[in-house]
Amino acid sequence: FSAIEGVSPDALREQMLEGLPAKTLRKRSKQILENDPDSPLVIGANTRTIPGIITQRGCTYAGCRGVVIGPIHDILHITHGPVGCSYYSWQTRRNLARTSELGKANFLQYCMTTDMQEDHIVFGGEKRLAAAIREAYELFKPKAISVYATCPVGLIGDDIHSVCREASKELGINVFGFSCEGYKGVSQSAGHHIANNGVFKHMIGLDDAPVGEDADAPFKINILGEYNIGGDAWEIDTLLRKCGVRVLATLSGGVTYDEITSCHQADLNVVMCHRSINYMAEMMETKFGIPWFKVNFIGADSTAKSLRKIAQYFGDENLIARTEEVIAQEMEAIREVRLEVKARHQGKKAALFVGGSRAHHYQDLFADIGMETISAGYEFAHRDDYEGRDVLPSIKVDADSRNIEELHVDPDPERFRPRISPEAKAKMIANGFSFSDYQGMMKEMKKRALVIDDISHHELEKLIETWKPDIIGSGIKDKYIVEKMGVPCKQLHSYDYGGPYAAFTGAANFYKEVDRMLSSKVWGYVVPPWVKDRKIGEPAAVV
Ligand code: CFM
Ligand code: HCA
Repeated sequence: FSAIEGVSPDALREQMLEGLPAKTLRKRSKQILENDPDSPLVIGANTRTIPGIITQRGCTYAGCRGVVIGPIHDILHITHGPVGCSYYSWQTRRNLARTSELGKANFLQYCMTTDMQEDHIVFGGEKRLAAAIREAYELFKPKAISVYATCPVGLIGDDIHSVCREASKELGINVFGFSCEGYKGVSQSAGHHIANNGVFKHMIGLDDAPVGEDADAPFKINILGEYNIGGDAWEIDTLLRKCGVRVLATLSGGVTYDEITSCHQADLNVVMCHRSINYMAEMMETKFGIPWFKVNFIGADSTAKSLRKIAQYFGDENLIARTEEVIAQEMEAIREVRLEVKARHQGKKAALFVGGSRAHHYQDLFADIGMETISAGYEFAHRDDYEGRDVLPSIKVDADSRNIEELHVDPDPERFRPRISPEAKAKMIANGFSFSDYQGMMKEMKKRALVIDDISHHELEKLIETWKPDIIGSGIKDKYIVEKMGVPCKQLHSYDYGGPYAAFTGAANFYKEVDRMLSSKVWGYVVPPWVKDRKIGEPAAVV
């Protein structure tokens, strides 16, 4: 394992933890682990960040409004709170949407807020919210309006749900609210859960009318946990269409209200980002009988694997054959660029610290070009995302769920239709098909790699100084700190200004981007803080 020839993972871990007060040390020790893929250690995940440590995490409001529901582009999203909450969740995530057909709305470029002031905090903001909903409706005439509570709203006790119910009666459209106050969880993860519950309650299953031209398509699926960052969902959709699979709805990337209200008519749900939407997959299975499994369209090899799995699930010979043809064509189309980039960068080292699934998914994309991930971690994922689904029964307290009501879901007597009979399912499983092979990150990472949950700036600095990764995948909160240390940093949240990176076409984009970043000479001119004897502008001896 190339990185650790100099300093062992254990020694690096010690360096990261050195100097911490006893209590902090105990806690951080559980979040920095030397990996053993064969028997992953128990990781301290989904716990509160210790105040004073610089984290990359976001809040519950961000997870709900920003991540899961915000991308639905033809409903109005109104943030009830101070203007900053709305402003900072405005378009920064690069979840794209287009309105190609006449009459279909895209409101994503608008930033809507009640702009609460001090007197609303003192006297209550419900009237202001009601007025805002009315005003927004008059201006845009949307199909639905979604309202989000921010921290002060929860603290003063505005009842956004009754305001929404009243507005719904008055305006005759679907208006619903989310109690996603920022402080509710330990990270944005709590917001995902709240969002899943609300989308399920207020949107899923509302519309039983046949789904347009796709009604008679033989293989209808939804993609859950794909948010169309940089256009990823479009690449996946195009690819699946080539194979003969129709996507009814992508929750929630480039998706409309109508697609969501009718997506319970699908034959299968496939899950990209398990962390943000596993709740929805489970609830749809219970209520409607739609099975689900995990896929990953990040990386060419992973994409091929996911396509094969979908085809295998349906078991149709033509679909299987067409899928193989598509894979062969797409692989061939990117073969040259993949080999070229691989030849230049094979053996180089990546470190990835992102959200709740990409730190895992993007390892496959780097692996396509022969690069190894020496260290990785999520910001806010839970233990199952690290250790695999089989740890779920041993997780006793879910820090995020303490304040979140679990939705009680039963099979819908009218509409529950098991897409696959228990016997057929058992047979598939006996034949090696897995519905629950969600391995988590650790089982798929190299032995002795360092797994670091909710990494701090201090730990990241130690990692760079000691193991010298060639590239880091991370977010805006540390990108420029990393680059000032002479290491290129690719934002794996927003993709900087790039993307798409999903599917085969996206993978080729990513290979080129990594090639461009790694081949630049500029990094050698940066003097990192721990190098004392070199002047700015003077190239390093070894670049
Ligand atoms: Fe899922 Fe996401 Fe992620 Fe996520 Fe996010 Fe995101 Fe992310 Mo930023 S839903 S967990 S809460 S894949 S916004 S599109 S990039 S942290 S790794
Ligand atoms: C969020 C959104 C975010 C932030 C990205 C970043 C995103 O956490 O609320 O830190 O660079 O993907 O936009 O994850």
